[in-house]
Amino acid sequence: MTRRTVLTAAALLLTAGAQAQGIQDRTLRIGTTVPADHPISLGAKKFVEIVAAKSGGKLKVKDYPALQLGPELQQQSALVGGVQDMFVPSTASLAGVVREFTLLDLPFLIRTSAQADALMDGPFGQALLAKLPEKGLVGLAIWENGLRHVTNSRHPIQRLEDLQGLKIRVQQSPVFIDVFKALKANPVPMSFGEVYGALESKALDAQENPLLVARSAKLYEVQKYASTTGHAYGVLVVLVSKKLWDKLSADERNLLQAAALEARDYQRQVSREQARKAMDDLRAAGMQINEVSAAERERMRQATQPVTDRVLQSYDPALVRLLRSELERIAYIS
Ligand code: EAX
Repeated sequence: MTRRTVLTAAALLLTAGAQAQGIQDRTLRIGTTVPADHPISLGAKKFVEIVAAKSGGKLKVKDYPALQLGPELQQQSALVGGVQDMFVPSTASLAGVVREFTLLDLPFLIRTSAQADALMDGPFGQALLAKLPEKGLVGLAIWENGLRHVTNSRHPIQRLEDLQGLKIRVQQSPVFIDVFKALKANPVPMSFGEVYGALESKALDAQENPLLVARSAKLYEVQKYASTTGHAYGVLVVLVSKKLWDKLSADERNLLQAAALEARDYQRQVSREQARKAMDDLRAAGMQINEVSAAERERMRQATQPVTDRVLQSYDPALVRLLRSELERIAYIS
């Protein structure tokens, strides 16, 4: 090996070494939409811990649960503008920035957490994440919210017809508005931060979310009934502002990416553990909970099929083909 080659190799090693120290002292802020005790916010708390550990305390992240940094659409805009570092919104509000995330909110798409993991962590979920950078966002991981059910203050939802005329809060997403119109309800799009007050004042009759969200946001204080419609499977995306991302070193990016995925596995586990007891917790808090029969869920699915058909026709056929093939692949995952 010539003297020149030795020197070059040494220089490369030194550079790599320096890069490995490429972690600067930074303090980042991450927002979540739900109270601190909800698995989404617990996932953010775990992310904070992992980043601190991996960076030797140089990278500090401060978490702000329960929309403390503002409503969903405002926090998303703040990331795009580079005035906020991180946020974990549901795909419903994110669809306002990257419309293709609507495809994950289609009704009755998936029913089990195993199917959700297979879809989100497979080529379709990755294809959606790849669409974020051009809109000023970077997606690090897809976290779990869970199967969405209807709660209301009027009556149990036993049959499709029981949804008729219900003034129901939905997420700020055209597909949720269209789905509940197809179910003959009266959907009102709204930030999650306004839901408790709207239900308490009876301005609204109902809302739809996983039971854990109802428990964490204390909706049992303003909702008498919960009914397992299971009409959608909610997921969220761990977002970083691309304006921040572009300033980070490769080591900082790799560290945040690894931490988001490690926190994802923790978050999903906690979410599923807690979801198993959410129904009992809500009953203990005074809610009346009924299981909607498979036959009535099928009637609801059929009633919303025209919405699904219309949505699928309005997206890139190649992406829709990928979704369809992925749904076939996961169909038999229980
Ligand atoms: O982001 O807005 C909603 O109903 C979401 O499911 C919830 O806040 C988690």
